[in-house]
Amino acid sequence: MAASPPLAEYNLTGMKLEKTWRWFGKNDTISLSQIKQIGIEGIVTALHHIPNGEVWPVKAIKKTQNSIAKYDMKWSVVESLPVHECIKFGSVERDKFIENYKKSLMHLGECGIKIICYNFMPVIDWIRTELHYKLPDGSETLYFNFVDFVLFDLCILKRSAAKHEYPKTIVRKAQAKFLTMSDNDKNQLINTIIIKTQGFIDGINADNPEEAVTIFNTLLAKYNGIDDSQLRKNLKYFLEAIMPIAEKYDIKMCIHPDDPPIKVLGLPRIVGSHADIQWIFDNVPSPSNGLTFCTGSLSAGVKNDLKTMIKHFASRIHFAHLRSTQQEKEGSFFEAEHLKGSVDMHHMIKSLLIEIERRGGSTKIPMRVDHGRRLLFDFNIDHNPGYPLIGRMKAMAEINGMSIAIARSLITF
Ligand code: DNO
Repeated sequence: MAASPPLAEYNLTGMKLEKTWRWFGKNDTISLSQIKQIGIEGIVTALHHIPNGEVWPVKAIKKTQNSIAKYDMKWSVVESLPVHECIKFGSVERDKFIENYKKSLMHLGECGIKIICYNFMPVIDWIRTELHYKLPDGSETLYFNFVDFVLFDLCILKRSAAKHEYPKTIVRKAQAKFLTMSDNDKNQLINTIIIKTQGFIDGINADNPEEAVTIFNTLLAKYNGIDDSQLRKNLKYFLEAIMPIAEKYDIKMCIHPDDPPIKVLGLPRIVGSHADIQWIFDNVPSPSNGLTFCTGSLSAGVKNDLKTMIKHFASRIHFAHLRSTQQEKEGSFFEAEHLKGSVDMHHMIKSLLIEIERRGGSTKIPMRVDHGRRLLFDFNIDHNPGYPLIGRMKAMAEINGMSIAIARSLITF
């Protein structure tokens, strides 16, 4: 029998995920030159300095693109091109913001940036109640404690309907815990939920916790009377308006799932389950209508079957966020190590590689490790919640190694 030809380590006949990294621009404490050393190919970023709703000019896009190119990397994915709240709750001003959105898309398309991650979560992007949850090994991770979250809704925001929207046992625990909390504990919770987790995306500017709560309640009030069905109509309206531009430039709009994918704060939420996502593709079938497959967000929905979802939606996936979660009792969860927790990462990576091969191998799916634990020197450097250097670098090494091993085992010698 003839010996198999030697296979160069990276000769994976195109069966590769593109290694990308979320970078927050010039103010990021992690520089592009450091990111390059980690072996990253593509950058995931946004023009964070441009206020939500305004047009992204070509000049500003090119500036960021060039600064990335200097390090021999490319701007692979926009995360996020934020959708203005007026579009989400459907105010009279929405058409103006949709026009601006279309212009930004056109400009991005002209610059050759074709993968756009966005979300349609009203008021609040992602939710965590604790940013320094200690794991037994001394590292820290992000935590969503359901009792704390209900307490925030019920006793801090004082939303009257909240009492009836959560299980009675959790409501009782939340009320009891609230009585034991110091002002400092309460302020910390407000800071975490409203300011710190949102601040680096599209945050609320508030000088103190009371003001943050007032602004937040005003935003929540905009959704009075808007249910899931209305929010779906607003999403459809938005997508139908932007799809012609997206198609023209071969842009893939990749909606990000709700994080966590549960009902919160009495708000409508429409991107949490298989059926939710199916609705989006059934109602807007354009090939430019795509999905960010975020294994972390989706896995926090205990009913979600990620193996079925990744197979079923494979052709719509143009960007992947890889991370895992560990469920606890009563709806709480923490962000587990990337190869642990409830996500079968081997299965997720294998499914993505098979999809890349089905597309002919030339269109790689960009993947970034989503979040990372805080460990080692991460404790000495400031970073956005969930985005430390060492923790993410470790996760990227693990995922990349696993991905190469899977690809090699899939290649027939
Ligand atoms: C936080 C993230 C979110 C997410 C955006 C996508 O780390 O999961 O900021 O990237 O919602 O639009």
